[in-house]
Amino acid sequence: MQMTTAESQTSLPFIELESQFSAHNYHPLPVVLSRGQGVYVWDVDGKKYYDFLSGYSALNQGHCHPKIISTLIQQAQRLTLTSRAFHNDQYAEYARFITSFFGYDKVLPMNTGVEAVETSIKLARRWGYDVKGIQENKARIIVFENNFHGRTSTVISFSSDPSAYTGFGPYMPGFDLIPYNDLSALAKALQNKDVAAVLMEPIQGEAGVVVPETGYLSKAYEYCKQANVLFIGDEIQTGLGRTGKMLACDHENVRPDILILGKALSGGVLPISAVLADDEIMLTIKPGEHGSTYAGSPLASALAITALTVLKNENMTENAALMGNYFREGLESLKSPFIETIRGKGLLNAVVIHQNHPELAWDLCLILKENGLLAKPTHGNKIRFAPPLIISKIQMDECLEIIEDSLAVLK
Ligand code: IF1
Repeated sequence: MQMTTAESQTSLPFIELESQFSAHNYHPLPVVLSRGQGVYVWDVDGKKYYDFLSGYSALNQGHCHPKIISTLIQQAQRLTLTSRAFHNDQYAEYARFITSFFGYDKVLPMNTGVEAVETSIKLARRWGYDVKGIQENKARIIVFENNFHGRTSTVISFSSDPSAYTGFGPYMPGFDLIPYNDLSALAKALQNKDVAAVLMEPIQGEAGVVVPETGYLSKAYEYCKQANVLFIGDEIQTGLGRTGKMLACDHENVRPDILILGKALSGGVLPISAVLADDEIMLTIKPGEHGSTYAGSPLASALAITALTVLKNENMTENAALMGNYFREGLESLKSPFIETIRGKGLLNAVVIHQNHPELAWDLCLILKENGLLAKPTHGNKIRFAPPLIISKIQMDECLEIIEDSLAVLK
């Protein structure tokens, strides 16, 4: 199969228009999509693909899930937004539903993932001052090298990736960056009595699906408890079934003091995020001290209830565990000279392309595209493989065949 990078004649006008009128803050694969259903998407030429990015884990339930779309249409024709200046008949039920679903006293709704991360930072600081007794403006939050928690000015202030923070200073103070998956570094950082919280991804997604050693999460949580420090679990990408458990923290029975959710909370329909915590933490924020126009809207509330319900009722988490193991075993059996490492949990997986061929990750993604599978490199030489959690064994077999055929072209 001749590897072609040229876009089709139909796609080109869309790509050129985007280049002319859109900010150049992404470098997309040269494909223009126009329809999605389940694990499939179609481009403007009608070519069908497997979606192995799933909107960066926002589409765990698959594209345009019928029950989610039906809720969208029904609620959209009744009431979409009241703001939290008034009550509405969907939000209270959503708040009850999601707090019972995850086992927390309260929820603070937001929209994008990074807004929920920012909310957790404000909550942790406020708890640090009002409950732990840290001196005003002295609260520290421990974060980890190669973290990704979003792209606001505060959040990039504690990124270790120069491409995330260069040229965006001055930076927000109050964060201590330490190595991930290193308990002695964490124990040392926790000696500072001004630490209010630890903010952690249970698996580092953007870093290329870095899974910490078994026991790290539970030990890290234990250290936080001993130091009277909050454990904030950023499950925006790893949560909602993606890693084969409802939450990645469930693999080690860790219950974050503050749980952050996003992405698939709406099944890929619109931005919905949430921060969950118990009263001691959540009630430190008083009326008028935090919020957002669309947060907790009737539309978002109805959508999130359906998105969580289908996730559970259709056993997507269990399928992610099964299909994830099947996928990694299938990749291992290819014994490709180009694949250095295969890593992941559930259906959050990545392959590391050999260091001396880092440019091949992009080339491989172009060949995969030609062969009907969409994936994208993360951080140069790693390719993330994360299909919707509804993928079947027959579909997975076809995808493994596409990957095998595409690797063969690389030779
Ligand atoms: C992009 C990455 C993934 C996240 C975690 C917070 C957020 C994200 C663990 C912020 C968002 C998205 C952002 C998207 C690409 C994608 C991504 F490559 F950027 F890092 F998935 F790995 N915490 N991740 O993964 O949530 O504000 O975006 O809703 O920025 O290109 P958001």
